[in-house]
Amino acid sequence: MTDLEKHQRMANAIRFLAIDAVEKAKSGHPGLPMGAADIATVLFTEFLKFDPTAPNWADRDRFVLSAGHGSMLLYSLLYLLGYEDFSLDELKNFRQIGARTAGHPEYGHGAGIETTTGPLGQGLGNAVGMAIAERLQADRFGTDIVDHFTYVLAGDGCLMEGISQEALSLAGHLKLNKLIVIWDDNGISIDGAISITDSTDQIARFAASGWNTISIDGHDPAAIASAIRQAQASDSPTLIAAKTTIGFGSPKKAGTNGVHGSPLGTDEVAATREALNWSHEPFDVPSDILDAWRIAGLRSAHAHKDWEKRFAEKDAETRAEFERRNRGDLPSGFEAAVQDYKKQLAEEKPTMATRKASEAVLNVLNEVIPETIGGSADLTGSNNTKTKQTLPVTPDDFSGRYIHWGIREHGMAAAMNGMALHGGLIPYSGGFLIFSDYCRPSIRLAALMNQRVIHVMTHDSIGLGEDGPTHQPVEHFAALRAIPNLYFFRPADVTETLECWQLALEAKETPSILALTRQNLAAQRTTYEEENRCAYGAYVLIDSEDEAAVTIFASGSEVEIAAAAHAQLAEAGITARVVSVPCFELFETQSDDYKASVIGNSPVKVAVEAGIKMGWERFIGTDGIFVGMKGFGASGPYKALYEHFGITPEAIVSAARDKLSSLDN
Ligand SMILES: Cc1ncc(C[n+]2csc(CCOP(=O)(O)OP(=O)(O)O)c2C)c(N)n1
Repeated sequence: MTDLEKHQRMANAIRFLAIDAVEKAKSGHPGLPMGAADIATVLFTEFLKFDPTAPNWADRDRFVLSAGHGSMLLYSLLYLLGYEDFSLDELKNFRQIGARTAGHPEYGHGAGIETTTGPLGQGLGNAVGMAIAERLQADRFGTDIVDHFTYVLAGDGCLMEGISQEALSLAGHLKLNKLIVIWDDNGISIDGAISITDSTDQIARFAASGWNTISIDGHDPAAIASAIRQAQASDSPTLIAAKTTIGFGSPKKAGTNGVHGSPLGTDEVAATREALNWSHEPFDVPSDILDAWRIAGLRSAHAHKDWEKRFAEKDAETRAEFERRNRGDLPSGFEAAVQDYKKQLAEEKPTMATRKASEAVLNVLNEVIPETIGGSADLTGSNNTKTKQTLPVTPDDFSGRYIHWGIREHGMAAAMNGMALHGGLIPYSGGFLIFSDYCRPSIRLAALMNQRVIHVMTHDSIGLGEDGPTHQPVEHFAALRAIPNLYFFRPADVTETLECWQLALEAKETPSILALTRQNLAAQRTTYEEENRCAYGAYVLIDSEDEAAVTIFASGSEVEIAAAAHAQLAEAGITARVVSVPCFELFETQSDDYKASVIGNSPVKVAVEAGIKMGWERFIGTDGIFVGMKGFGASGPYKALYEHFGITPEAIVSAARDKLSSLDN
């Protein structure tokens, strides 16, 4: 067998595993694995640095299948290369409940999957973050132990999505030369030829953002190898535009949208076997080809051993620190720093906007957690995310800890997921809460992937004032609370801000959003308590000695309003209590007894929040009073806006009194 024949048979093994798995599942996408099999074979057998026996080796190259619908390409590779989690049975169970081989690659389902992909373009965004993380870690720990490439296989869809522009322009700007994107340029998507929807010169687009670009025939192994070699030597990120035929090998369907996302069908499978000279039964890979793949799986074993040796030569402190950060554990000084600062705040009782409070907290915590990487989407002065410890990261200097993401919220959130997935870093961002809509798809994926990324989102309500309704979140609290496994925090004062930061940093498997105010807020928590009260999600901030007639639930800036209403009710001889609700998601994890005790039995329950009502029924029931927003905000000074929309202590008191007297009658 010539080298070329061997290559073709190895690539055909991928093709037929994908064809057969899709056929068995009666659903899936055979076209991409069939078209990209040559690229994958060259990349994984000649270039990619990985060790199937240690899939999480910190210095492995990362491979991101951004075109996640082609998942069988990845699963086939992982099986062929000998990854334990991807047995033949897993492939036979493609797309079935409980299988590691979900419809799209799901991070955490099996070692070897670097990120969850499927929403097109996200993988490319993640890969930019992984490549940033590599540069940051190399700067901190040395290129002798951090020196790897990030490879992406992207389709036309990934490049057509808007996120691709944010991702590629950032990568070009930061000169992420160890990022190599291979574009599966097959000219086909679901509706037909790409030409019916797009006429972009992709090469020119990447080149315009400072990328090295190479065009090749994606079925020519020598050309693929030579392009990857060139890319590895480049001083800028590389796009390899690889012309391929979707569904390569299928006599009737190759080159058409008919092979993108449906099984080939019995007759066409048989015809493809014939055409590619593959006479083996479904899922049967002949032993010489499987052996060749398994040998390829061992290719980096030496590199891994050598790496272990170099790592062992590092001093004990460096080794321990590298391992701690990669495990995601916080440093030992963290808890003490939180408590010391909490004591100080209880003494000082400062009035400040929670965005300023967050800055003050970060000044303390960034000192003790060297792995935090801050940033902002061009709103540094508004988000207050930059502290004295965080110097900017620049294209030529990755020793910094602050990323000026530019006006690229979506790209930022996707890259932060990639940084978290890479390991060793805790990324936090800055942006306006209103633009959570611009990064929501990536935030959802962070939640799905159990990644600790932290988004500081300021200007969290009508309280931002004059910028008006385009900038005032109204439905966003509800929309973000709706995402499972996402902590949406809305702290009420500086102490709650500290506690929410603590919770966000400690949540190794949950992303967080801190919704913070532009306007000043008085301290609500005025005595030192070691316990993190925000950890309960909701807690009684102001209790009553007697049975309370009124309970007021509030979050963030409206806690102050609730407290003022409480004082007015007390003056009128009405017993009331105030519950602060910094995080719905955490409240739901408490015991039933605790939840019942916080909700209580007051005949009148009021919720106050400068957003829509959705979700507050959980606290006030269907007949409770809601003081908040019913539609979009308005432009004006913030105090006038609160009056205008009737979110005031007086409105709370009046509604509560009306309700009490209606109950008396
Ligand atoms: C954000 C997003 N929009 C839409 C889809 C649905 N979708 C899946 S694959 C695909 C077409 C992708 O075309 P291409 O990248 O060329 O893949 P190929 O046809 O080559 O497999 C679409 C629209 C998706 N997965 N993600």
